Amino acid sequence: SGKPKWPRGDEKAWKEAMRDVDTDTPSITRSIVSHVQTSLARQAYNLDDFGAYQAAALSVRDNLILNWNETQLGYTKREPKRAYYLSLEFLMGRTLDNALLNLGLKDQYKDGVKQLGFNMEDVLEQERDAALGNGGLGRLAACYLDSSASQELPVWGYGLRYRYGIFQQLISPEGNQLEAPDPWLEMQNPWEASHLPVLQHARLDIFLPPQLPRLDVTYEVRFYGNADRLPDDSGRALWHGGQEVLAVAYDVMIPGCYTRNTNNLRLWESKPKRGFDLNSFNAGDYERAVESSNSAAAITSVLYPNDHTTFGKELRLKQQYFWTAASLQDILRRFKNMDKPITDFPEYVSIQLNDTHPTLAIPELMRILIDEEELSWNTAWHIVTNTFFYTNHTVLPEALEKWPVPLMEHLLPRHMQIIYDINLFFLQAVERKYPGDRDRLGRMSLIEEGFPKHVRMAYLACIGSRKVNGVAELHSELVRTTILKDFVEFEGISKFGNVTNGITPRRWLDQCNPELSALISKTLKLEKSVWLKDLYKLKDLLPFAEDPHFRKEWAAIKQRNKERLAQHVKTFLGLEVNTKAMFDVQIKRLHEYKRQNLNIFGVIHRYLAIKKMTPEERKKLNPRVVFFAGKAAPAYYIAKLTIRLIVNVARVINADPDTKDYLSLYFLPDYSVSVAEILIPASDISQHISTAGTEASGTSNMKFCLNGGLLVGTVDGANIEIAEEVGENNVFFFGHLAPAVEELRYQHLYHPVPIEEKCPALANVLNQVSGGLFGDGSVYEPLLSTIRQGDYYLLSDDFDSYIAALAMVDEAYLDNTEWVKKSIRTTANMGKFSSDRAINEYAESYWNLEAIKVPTTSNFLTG
Ligand code: B1N
Repeated sequence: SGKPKWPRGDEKAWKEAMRDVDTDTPSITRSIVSHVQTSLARQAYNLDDFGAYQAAALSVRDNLILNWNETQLGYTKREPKRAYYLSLEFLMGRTLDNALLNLGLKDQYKDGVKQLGFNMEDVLEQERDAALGNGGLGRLAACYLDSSASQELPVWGYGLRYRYGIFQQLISPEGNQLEAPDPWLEMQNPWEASHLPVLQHARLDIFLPPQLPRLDVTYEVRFYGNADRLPDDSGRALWHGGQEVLAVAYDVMIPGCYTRNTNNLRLWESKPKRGFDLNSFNAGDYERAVESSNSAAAITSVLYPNDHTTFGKELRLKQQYFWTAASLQDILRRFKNMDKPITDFPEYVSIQLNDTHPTLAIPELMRILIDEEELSWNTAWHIVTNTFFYTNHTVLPEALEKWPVPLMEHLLPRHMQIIYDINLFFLQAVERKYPGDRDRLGRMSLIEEGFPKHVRMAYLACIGSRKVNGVAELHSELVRTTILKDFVEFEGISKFGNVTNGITPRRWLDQCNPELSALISKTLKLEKSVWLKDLYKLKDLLPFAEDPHFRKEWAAIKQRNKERLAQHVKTFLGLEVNTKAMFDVQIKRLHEYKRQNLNIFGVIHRYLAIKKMTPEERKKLNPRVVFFAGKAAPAYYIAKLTIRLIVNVARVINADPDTKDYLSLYFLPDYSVSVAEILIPASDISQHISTAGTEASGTSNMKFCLNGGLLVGTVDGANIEIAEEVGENNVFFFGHLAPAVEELRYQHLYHPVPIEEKCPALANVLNQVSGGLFGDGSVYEPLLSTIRQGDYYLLSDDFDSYIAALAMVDEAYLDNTEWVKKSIRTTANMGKFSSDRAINEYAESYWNLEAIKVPTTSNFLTG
């Protein structure tokens, strides 16, 4: 009788055999070699860089697993409130270097691999990026995971384990973007392991480093079928039939920086509930036999590569439901293990919705609480509206998700009923507050009238959440005054807040710019473990802007980072870059609102101006190298045409002997987190030039400034707050302000002025493109006409002040001393933009979450 004895067997034997994290070089070397010999089945004589990377990663993963287990055990015991970050995208990049930094084992592993005959930098280069995201929204999620773990907050991420991440971008000789699949799981990758014997999985992706397949953690998810309301007045319904799919968990360990806390990112993979259909197979109908199993596996096959657009595609909606349903089941199971009344759910669980993509979690939780837990509508709604928090990331109309009602009814019949019920009760309340205001009811309805009708996901996310926030001050204000204006009036302003985005200084300073990090530690006389976790400490660099010796070191590091970038361009493009020139960088998704067009037209303008100069005049110029990188959504024709123009302008001007010493241009293909880590530290100036009011925040602007690059930009997104922190004299602002935009667009529509009159300089540039200076001009007509007609993003309104701002940049750069001072002051004032600050704001003001420190030494037998 009584409880089973635990541990089984001899407790002393367990204790003696249990290992802790290895921190000395000899045990690290031993652990690497042991993985070479057993996990990889290789030996000293046949080990290449990739093998060394795999073995090192497996050895690091062993350490992460110990910390991860300790952390999860600690959280379970303490029963704290937990928060969950639901994001369809996590743009993680590489993992090994970050894990080593956070574990504090960088030097030891460097020594270890060196003893074995390898160079750590080459070993780190072997890792493929995990690119399960499009851009800023996905990278923000990754930074927030790093900060949650570093701040010892019990936060888990939930996402999808796409078999293919963002496509690989190739550039054809004509300058066209071509897309190739990104099979990131196809190479053996040690970040994924199993607690089950390896031979049970006949698959190669078993070695993906920080991932653990949890084949024991699975849930069923239903699609289609019928929802029958029960004949009583309980409000319940029975949802049955249709397709059932399995969700399998894969766990990615997220180590905190200089703490034992190691959080979890749980990614779901879809698979068929049963193998193929044996009946059809036996009847010889092989296609039919695998059909449903293929359609189940297809759900998590690929990341949608469109950012800022939705297409109403069934598979995308399936992804969204599959992921929210699996995540909620998992969250509920964990909550139920604590034996608390279900009404306490919001005391123990907060769920952050990363944009509207996971909004189905709202009707899904209603469905579970009503149909399965048998709660009343009001009790369920109370729980739901105290659990969810919604972050809006854009006010662009084309990005606001709307799902066709017929599609929803077909795929999720019960959820559509619930959405109609939510809408009914909501509109009744609106009607009580504003009797007879039919316009208002129409504007605020969750259902947009039309053929077909659509569900407005941002409105559903808003009314189903405790709080709504934007991602920078201006953006949050635009959310309150434009897209959710009626909701602010109805629900009160206190529900609508702001959390300005942040970036992790671990990856975006220490890892990508190790020399600058070392100089900062030396100068501040602080260990990096201190200032990397309290970024406001950078303020103490300010006085050193006056120190000529410090300035010299600062500038020399920037120079070496420029040479590192030049070396990269040489290796991958075979091109020579002038490292004496100013490096001017614009790297982000291609989009008309981000105005890469404005930049390339500015380059052409400069080229034409230099062409006209005498050799003497040219010698006085500030030479400039312009870099672009970024992907275009495969179906975004104008964005792809912009890439084509950039590539062809580069081809012409880089070959022009009159100008090439003063101006050159590079488009770096296949932009990624790892490419950003090389570009950002090398930039003197970077461009963030969206039409005012369109870029919600931007986060690369923060990365450049943290690395001492200056910013040229519009008065938009986080640019504004960066200027507030670093001083307006240290940024180069231009262009119309957000409040003017609506009026300008109105003028374009109703009182158009020909571009020749309005902005002759831009008209001249467009005419040169049309005229064939960069190859057949007719190719670019569709792009040029977006500006000649309509000019929705206001290039013709901002072009002159843009050119003036670039001229001020040139002038400032010629005064090297003053420039370096600006650079130092910029970095010194970037403390606010640490994602640690941002995640603490979510934890304190929204989730009411407390840190749980996992003890540094502990033992699962006694602890
Ligand atoms: O989110 C970033 C911001 O810094 C950027 O300014 C903002 O543009 C970006 C639909 C999006 N907004 N919306 C998206 C991505 C994928 C998709 O399918 C929309 N991305 C942003 C972080 O706050």
